[in-house]
Amino acid sequence: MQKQAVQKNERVEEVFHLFVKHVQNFLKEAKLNHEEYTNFVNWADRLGRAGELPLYTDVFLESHVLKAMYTNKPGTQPSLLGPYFIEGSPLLKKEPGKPLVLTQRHDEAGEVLMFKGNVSSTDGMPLPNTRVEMWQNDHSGKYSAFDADAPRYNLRGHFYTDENGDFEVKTIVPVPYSIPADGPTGEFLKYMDQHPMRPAHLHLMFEAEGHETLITQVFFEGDEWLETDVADGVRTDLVTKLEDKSGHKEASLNFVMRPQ
Ligand code: MBD
Ligand code: FE
Repeated sequence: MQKQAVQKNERVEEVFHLFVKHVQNFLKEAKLNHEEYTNFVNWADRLGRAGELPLYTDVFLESHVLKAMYTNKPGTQPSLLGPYFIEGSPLLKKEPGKPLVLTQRHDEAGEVLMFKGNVSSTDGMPLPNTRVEMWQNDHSGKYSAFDADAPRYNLRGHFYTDENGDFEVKTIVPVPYSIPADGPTGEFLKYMDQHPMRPAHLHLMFEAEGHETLITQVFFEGDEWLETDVADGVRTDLVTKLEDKSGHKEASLNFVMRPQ
């Protein structure tokens, strides 16, 4: 084996020391006994083996990371990236006279949703040519690439805002979603007497020159899970109306990005 110069990473050291300090305080306060400790180790092992570590951490920890990032800052509030983002979604093509259509099966089930918005900077200027990535679940509550039935990029895609920072995309209305509840994450939820539901949501990621990437979600007024989202992803700015049009639904939200 080749010898490598080990470089000390000060940030890793800082974070690790903080982590140990707080875990020690936690153990002291919780007075964990050895059986409880062993139960925890076994549960954490099952969590990892079931591939649920990203799920568990996104549901129970990511929200706190975000709050530390945006509290008291201007612009649209970020929300969870979640465990179901994948790279490489298709570019949605603009055909003259037709709306952009989020990648979908020819017989995609669900109500048609026209979703539109505007992207601007905190100074009020619109942000044309902003890359918008969008992904969501289907009418049965499943995310493609994590569900054997759907093509890999089903209900995933990206596109760019127009010269006024506007966009409009045709998709289907997402549905409330139960996180997997039959594995170690579900075991934890049962102990906590917490339901596994998330309100219906669209996932969006915005990338514009000179601006912080905005990763967020959009929710709909009246959803029964808004107040008790298991992943604590709902933010006041992010809830919009699902309006009834003849034959389809319409929703819109404007997004404000922070300069870097
Ligand atoms: C989801 O769909 C999601 O968005 C998050 C954050 C966690 C679990 C499932
Ligand atoms: Fe999601």
